[in-house]
Formats: sequence, C-alpha cells, structure tokens
Amino acid sequence: MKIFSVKFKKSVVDINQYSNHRYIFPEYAFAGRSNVGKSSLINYIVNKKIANVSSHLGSTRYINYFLINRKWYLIDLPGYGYSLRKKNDIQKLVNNYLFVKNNKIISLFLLIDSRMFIQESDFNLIKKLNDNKINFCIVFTKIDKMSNLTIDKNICRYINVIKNNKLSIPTWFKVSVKKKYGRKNIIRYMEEQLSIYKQKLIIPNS
Ligand SMILES: Nc1nc2c(ncn2[C@@H]2O[C@H](COP(=O)(O)OP(=O)(O)OP(=O)(O)O)[C@@H](O)[C@H]2O)c(=O)[nH]1
Ligand SMILES: [Mg+2]
Repeated sequence: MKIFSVKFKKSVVDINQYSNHRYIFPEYAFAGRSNVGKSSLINYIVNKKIANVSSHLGSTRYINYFLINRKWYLIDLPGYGYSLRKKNDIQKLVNNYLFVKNNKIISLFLLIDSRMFIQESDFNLIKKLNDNKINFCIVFTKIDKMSNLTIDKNICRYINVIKNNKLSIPTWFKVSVKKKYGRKNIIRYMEEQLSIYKQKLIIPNS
C-alpha cells in the first residue's frame, strides 16, 4: 500500500460533534496509555510529521482525524492513564468514540510499551474490545529501549495473560519509531484488514 496523500481533517473535542460530522470513510484508530507512542507511530506510518509528539504526558488532547489517500482515516486518540484535571472528559471522549458511536473502525491499534508488564487499564480495554467485537491488534512500542531477549520475554508474559483469561490472542507487532523498525508489517496488516472490511460491506446476493 502506497501512502500518497496525507491530510489533517479535524479535531473532535466533544462527543456531539460525531453525530453531525460527514466523514464517511473507514478508520484505523490508535489507542493506549499516554506517552506510549501513538502519535509517533502515526507519523512513522505516513512518513510525515502530522501528529503532535511530546515527551510530556497527555500531549494529544482531542481525537484527531487524518485522511489518507482520500479514502481512510488514521485516528490519533488521546492517551489514558495520566492525571490531569480534564482526564475524565478525555476518557469519556475516547470511550464514546470506541464503544458508542463507532461502526467504521477497520482495526484498532492498541499500543503497549514493551518494557511494561500488563496494566489494568490495558487489560480492561482488551476485554472491552473483545466484548464489543471490535477488531484490534497490539503494537509493542519502543523496542529500542531494551534487549531483544527481555522484550520477547515481556511480550510472552503479556500474551499468556490474555490467553489465561480465555480471550482470543490478537495479531501483534513490535515497533521502534526511533530505529525505524516495524512499519512494513503494519502497512501489510492495514492493507489486509481494509480488504476484509470491504468484503464485509458487500451484502450477499445483492
Ligand atoms: N526511544 C523511543 N522513544 C519513542 C518511540 N516512540 C515514541 N517515543 C517517544 O515517546 C514520547 C511520547 O510519544 P508520543 O508519540 O507523543 O506518545 P502518545 O502515545 O501520542 O502520547 P499522548 O498523546 O500523551 O497520549 C516522545 O518523547 C517520543 O519521542 C520509540 O519507538 N522509541
Ligand atoms: Mg499523542
């Protein structure tokens, strides 16, 4: 898949903005704890600095829509797991985006810092995605920060927790934006998921 057009479309700050917005294209959304590298990964995928990156927690405050190839969106979501005054509003916004309004998610990318053990907030989201039958994958980020062996051990523990809780094991990837590792596999996955999504839209016998 070639990315030939990248355009910032809009920031959604309020759940009511969903209902009247006309953006009909399907979406890949990026979720995860604050600072895990969501905005960085979007920039790496499109090879352009479109999303705001910062070492400070909570740098993405709104739901940002980037239109790619005039056909689908990359959605940069605010992170969870940090304490700011506006935290609850932000959580509500993300929750509504994921579980109330949306039927256009091709796949949700759940980003996990590869150095961390499973966090309650991540696990709860995985369960909720399962319960709501939202297609998702896991991206283990910042793999440049530790040895391969340690990263693989962490990932293995993570996957085992999912398995032991009788949840289905999602597709997962390792990435390092710093070392420019992992883009190809993610792009391939996006391509596959888009074609599955399109097939589902075709009504049989029509
Ligand atoms: N070493 C390393 N640092 C990274 C990597 N990806 C992101 N970072 C750094 O992690 C910090 C947070 O990155 P962001 O992309 O802003 O994280 P975010 O998940 O969008 O954060 P919020 O918007 O607060 O939810 C920045 O300082 C990035 O430079 C990576 O692969 N390796
Ligand atoms: Mg961000």
